[in-house]
Amino acid sequence: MYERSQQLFEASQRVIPGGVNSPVRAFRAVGGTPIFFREGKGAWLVDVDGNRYIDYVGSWGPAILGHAHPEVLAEIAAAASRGLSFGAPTELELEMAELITRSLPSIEQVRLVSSGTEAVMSALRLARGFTGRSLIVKFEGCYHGHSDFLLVKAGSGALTFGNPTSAGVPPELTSKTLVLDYNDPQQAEDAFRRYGAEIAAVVLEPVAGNMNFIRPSQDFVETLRRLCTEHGAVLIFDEVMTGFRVGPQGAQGVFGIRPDLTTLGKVIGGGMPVGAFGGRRDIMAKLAPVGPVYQAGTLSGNPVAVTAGLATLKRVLAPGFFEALSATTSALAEGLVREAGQAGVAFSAASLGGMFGIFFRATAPATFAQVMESDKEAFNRFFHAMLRRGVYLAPSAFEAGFVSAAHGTAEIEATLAAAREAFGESRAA
Ligand code: KE4
Repeated sequence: MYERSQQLFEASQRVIPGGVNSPVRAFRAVGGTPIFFREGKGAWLVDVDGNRYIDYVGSWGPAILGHAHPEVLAEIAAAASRGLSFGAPTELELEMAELITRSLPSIEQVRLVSSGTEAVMSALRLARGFTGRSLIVKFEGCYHGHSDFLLVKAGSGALTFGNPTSAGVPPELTSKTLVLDYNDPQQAEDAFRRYGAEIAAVVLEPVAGNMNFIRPSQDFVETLRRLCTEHGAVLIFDEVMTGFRVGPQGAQGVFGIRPDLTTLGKVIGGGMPVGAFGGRRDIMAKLAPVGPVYQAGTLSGNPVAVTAGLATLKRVLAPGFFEALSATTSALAEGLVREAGQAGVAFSAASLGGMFGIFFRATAPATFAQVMESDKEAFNRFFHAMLRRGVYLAPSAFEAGFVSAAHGTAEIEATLAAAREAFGESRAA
């Protein structure tokens, strides 16, 4: 069934660390051989052995229209025929900046980059430059790309500074990063009471999608907004995953919070490398070449990648797009809960817009600790049972899932039919 993937994986491991170009793709969380894909079309992927799958990873968020959208491909081809990159301004970048600032009122000015990591790294440098302070607050379970000072786990106790989660990161680089608990407003209050004058920025995923799927409480996000305002810290919404994914104005539109800076990625490139950071004009004015905070990039605003992003966003922002996408995602989540109930499996699900989480625990978690109580082994058995039945879920119990506009009733019904059997196989032997 997976012979060609196995051959390619063996060969890849000889020349690429772990055989992959990003660790989560290696299937180490779920076991087995990663699937090598040949092509995607709409909601479907085809692997190198010819097996077809309904895709709920969507390249970890970008493929919101479905794969290989014909009109998007045509626009990309036309852009490519005019040259791939000039390292100079283009009208396309202006069009993208105007679309982003029009769609997200909190973003008065925006800078394009080539990845989410780059967007968050740059936004935090800018926040430190703007405030003249050093401390960064992040939340356990949130992932913001692989910048050194963000690869950090909570210190030994609450309100203690972070320790590196990765080799190669000197402790002094995480010594200015404070790791708090997501959805704990009181802890945030305590941190500001103790360090308020030194905190440059608070950065969070305004819907957490890297510890599976956790919505913030309204109290949590409102508390962070108030504390940052009171203490002159920069509130950064990392919307790399949620931007144009959970709604037309991202999570900031859902929760009615105006962050000072926002980072974006994934959907705004439609599958090609585009990231962005932006926000208050007085903060962005500190950015080179206008201000003293340096940031740069050879392929920032690349015209072909920006074309892919514009072609995607134009369709994502069309009237009714998110109503339809949310309805499909809810039908999937509710259907899975129904099937698990009939199979007598402890299971829960949550969703927002085109993003969802599934949990092998009776109730949907609201904290990192509760996510960690999920039955990871049951998920792994369910993952492979679904894979064998042609459904490709995120290969980790701690990742969110994604639905595209190309997922229709047929795909949802086929997924639920596969789940009906797969839940039975999710039980320990
Ligand atoms: P990239 O550098 O991977 O474009 O973006 C980093 C990033 C920043 N912020 C958030 C909220 C993110 O979710 C991400 C990247 N998300 C992961 C999915 N868990 C990308 C998949 C991967 O690492 O291969």
